[in-house]
Amino acid sequence: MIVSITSKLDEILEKAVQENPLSREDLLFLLKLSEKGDLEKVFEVARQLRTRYFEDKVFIYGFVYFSTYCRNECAFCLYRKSNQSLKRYRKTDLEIMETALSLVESGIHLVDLTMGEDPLYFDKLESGFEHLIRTVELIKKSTEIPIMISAGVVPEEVLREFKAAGVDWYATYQETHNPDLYHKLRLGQSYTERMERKKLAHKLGFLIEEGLLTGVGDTDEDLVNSLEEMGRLGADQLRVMSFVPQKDTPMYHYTSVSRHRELLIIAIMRLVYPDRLIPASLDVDGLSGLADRLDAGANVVTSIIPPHSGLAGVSNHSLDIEDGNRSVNKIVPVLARHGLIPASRDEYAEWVLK
Ligand code: SAM
Ligand code: MD0
Ligand code: SF4
Repeated sequence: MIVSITSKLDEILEKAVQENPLSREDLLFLLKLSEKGDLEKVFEVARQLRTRYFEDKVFIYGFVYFSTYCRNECAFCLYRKSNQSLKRYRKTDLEIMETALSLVESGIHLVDLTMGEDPLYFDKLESGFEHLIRTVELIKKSTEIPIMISAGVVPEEVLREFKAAGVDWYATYQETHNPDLYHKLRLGQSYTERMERKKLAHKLGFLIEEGLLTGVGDTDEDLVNSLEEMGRLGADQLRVMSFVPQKDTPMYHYTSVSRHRELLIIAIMRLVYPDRLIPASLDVDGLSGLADRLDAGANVVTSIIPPHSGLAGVSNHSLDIEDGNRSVNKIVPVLARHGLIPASRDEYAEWVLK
């Protein structure tokens, strides 16, 4: 029995090395692996494929969560509208600008401007996004840094204005491609609208990132469907994050699953889409979780947050921020221990423009 699992695994990994398509059955087989030795084999091939496309270069993203107000009620999220126990903040244009500049100086390759679906932006009759668009323009003009917008399902017109202002990436994570599960997670939000907005963004020339949450009741079948859907979307960056339970939210007592699942999914994403960007987020387990995610085949470190700016993370709102652990200086030695180095800004810019 052990021999046949091993040979089946070797056969699948050989297909991946040859970049031949993996079948649904192959993917379901991989998702069921749990033995340490088997996982190690998968991670090793994931790293081999990462090296084929990215050598030893890793991209690093700065994260500016500039408004924690939100009109939505996602069951998994600390920032859901009805969470009254939270002290929220909204940064000014100047603060956004200053934070972005300090991140650029620290050596990141991209600034990710993120917010909840803040009513101040979304519910105004005239575009409440106007200031933000001007700020983005200024950041772009003064630094030429690639910019990602993660502001939820923004109106089509705003999307076009972001493009004109120089935004490179649009990120909205579906979390799952099982519509029933989606509606339990993103309460009261349209599955189709979220999906269609990112397709439109892609058409308008944005790079797009698609993302999954795991540990939220997702089955192996759901994950395989998501992998296929990500392929159809042609997403440029693919992520998976483990669900982190948040106090005072409906999913606080939801049984969590082992981190192995996230690592395995990162590796499988690499096997299926070897040339895509796949993040290791510092937001889930902080600096101490970085090595495992790099070992699983990730090639982007996300959620660098400058200390002392009063900024929060998402799945871990304060972990590793004020002590400066989510900084470029702290991650470079971890990269080095794994034979990796930060790419140059030019190398990242080249990837973005390809
Ligand atoms: N508000 C925008 C949106 O929802 O698209 C952008 C920011 S939102 C906070 C970014 C992502 O964080 C979500 O799509 C979800 O994948 C992730 N996230 C939120 N709460 C989380 C949690 N408790 N554990 C893990 N990931 C979480
Ligand atoms: C991250 N906390 O990269 C951020 C966030 C949104 N585009 C990204 C989830 O982990
Ligand atoms: Fe709002 Fe985004 Fe959190 Fe949902 S995930 S509640 S849209 S901040």
